[in-house]
Amino acid sequence: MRQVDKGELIKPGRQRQIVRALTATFAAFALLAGCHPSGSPAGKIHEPQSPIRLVDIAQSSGAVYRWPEEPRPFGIKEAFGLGCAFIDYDNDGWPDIFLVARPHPILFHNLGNGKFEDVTDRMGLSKLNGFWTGCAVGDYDGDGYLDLAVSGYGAFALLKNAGGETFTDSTIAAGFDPKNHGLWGSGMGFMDLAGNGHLDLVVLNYVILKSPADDYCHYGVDQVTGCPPSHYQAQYPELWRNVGKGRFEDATASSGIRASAGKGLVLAFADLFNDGKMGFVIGNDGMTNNFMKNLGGMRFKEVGPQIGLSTTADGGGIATMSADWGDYDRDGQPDLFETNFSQAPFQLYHNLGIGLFEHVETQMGVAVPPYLPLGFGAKWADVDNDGWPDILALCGHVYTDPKKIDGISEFRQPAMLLHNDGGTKFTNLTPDLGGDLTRPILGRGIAAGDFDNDGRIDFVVVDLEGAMMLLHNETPPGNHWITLDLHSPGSNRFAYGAEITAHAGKEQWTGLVSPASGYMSSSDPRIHFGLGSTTSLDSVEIRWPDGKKQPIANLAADHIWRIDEGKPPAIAPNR
Ligand SMILES: [Ca+2]
Ligand SMILES: [Ca+2]
Ligand SMILES: [Ca+2]
Ligand SMILES: [Ca+2]
Repeated sequence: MRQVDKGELIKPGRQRQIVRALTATFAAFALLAGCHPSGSPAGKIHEPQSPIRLVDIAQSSGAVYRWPEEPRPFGIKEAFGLGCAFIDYDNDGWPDIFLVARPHPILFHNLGNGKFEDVTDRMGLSKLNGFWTGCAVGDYDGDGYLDLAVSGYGAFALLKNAGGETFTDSTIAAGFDPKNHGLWGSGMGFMDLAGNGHLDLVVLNYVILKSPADDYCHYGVDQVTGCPPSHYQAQYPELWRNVGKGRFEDATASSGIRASAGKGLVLAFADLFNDGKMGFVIGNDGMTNNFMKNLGGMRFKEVGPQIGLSTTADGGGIATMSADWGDYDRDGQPDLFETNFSQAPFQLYHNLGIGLFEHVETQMGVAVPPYLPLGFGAKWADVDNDGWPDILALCGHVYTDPKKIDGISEFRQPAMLLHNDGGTKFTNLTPDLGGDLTRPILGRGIAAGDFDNDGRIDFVVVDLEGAMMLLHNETPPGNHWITLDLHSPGSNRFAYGAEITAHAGKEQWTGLVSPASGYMSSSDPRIHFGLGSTTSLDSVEIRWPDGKKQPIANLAADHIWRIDEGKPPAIAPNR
């Protein structure tokens, strides 16, 4: 969330060697593989068009909440911000909205008619007081209802969803510390990392504030605001093993994840080595990033530098306020997008499919100098259903009056809708689109999901010091789409970690059930593909979390399909 300190934790000489070695390796493999692995449809060029319409309907929908103005000076704690989530807590098929807020979170029930109702009190959330920051969603006890974890500054809560009727504070009963050992919790995610059917929990922690005054730094003669991350000592992630019966054990020490650089903000899971074991990228603040490879047996190895995922192209650290996987070129391999500090490039890592990544942010147009936006939460989503996943990146500064510090940056900034032009480049459509996207906000958390089940992905947006935005996707519905709602037997009822590959002719789409993403946020766990002109998928193969594979033939577009493991798909109700 702060300026990148390129020297931090990176030995520049060593880093340049790694970059040179990887560049040489990439060049060799690019020659062998012809740059793009075979089957890539990246040759099709789609001219950027702007039929996209994202309209903020929060006010008329009844999902009305305004985060209050933070005290000034705007220190690092005040600027840190908050996450949000789509969570269908009552299993009625309509995604509900959870907002991290202080002193307590907010929950809106989706009534299914475009309206929302505030159920914070009814669901027992108004008594949950703390300096909350982020959230994660997952059914940790396997009762078929999605539960919540909420992180905070010296605070943590595990909220058991009791049959969709109330949330019960199960923090202590599950083995957690409600004060998070005094640590500053940030991004989190549920995933079955041990491969035993139970969802484990990764909790990132940020930095140590030694005293309240440590919240602020002085810039020039009159600017007092938050400090760069290099000012602070790092805190480190925790890994909690789900041992069943609603209990967790701290597996941090034995897991190897303390090899993280620390100052973690966000994480996103991926099965990069095609072995069915979920690893995860950790986005840190102004540091190198990490990829924790899952070795099995709840042990992890940091392999970020070896696979080319830890630094900028020139070996620098990244202020990684968001990290999200999406297969932008549809070659079957997940690629990684990361936001960054202002005057530092957003990052796009292309997955070469051989356990290596290459930087493509410059040639793909996601990092256009002078890199003015300060990026926060970002999500891949095929906003126009043309088949190609786009990026919505929120922006907003962390200094009270940044122009007085850097001479150019604004405090509130518009979001960037980076349209994927056929896998060949990205175009920021926000200036063309106008409307609510151009409203300058203090962007922080973001969640993507189809709240009205019309096949077009919508977004919940956190505007720190502003009103929640519910960006309703009103793009003309000419393109086709498909949504897959996966369910497994056993404890991992929402099939976290299931991998999907779909084909229609020579085209392919891939997805992973893993809602933890954005900035300390959680998205709709259902898999959504824009299909362009495709009206039916020839085949869908699901690799379920237990490793079983299920092929499905001839799935019609423009439906939400519920698929229970081992059973034929059925059209979901509620649309
Ligand atoms: Ca619901
Ligand atoms: Ca790819
Ligand atoms: Ca698209
Ligand atoms: Ca929608």
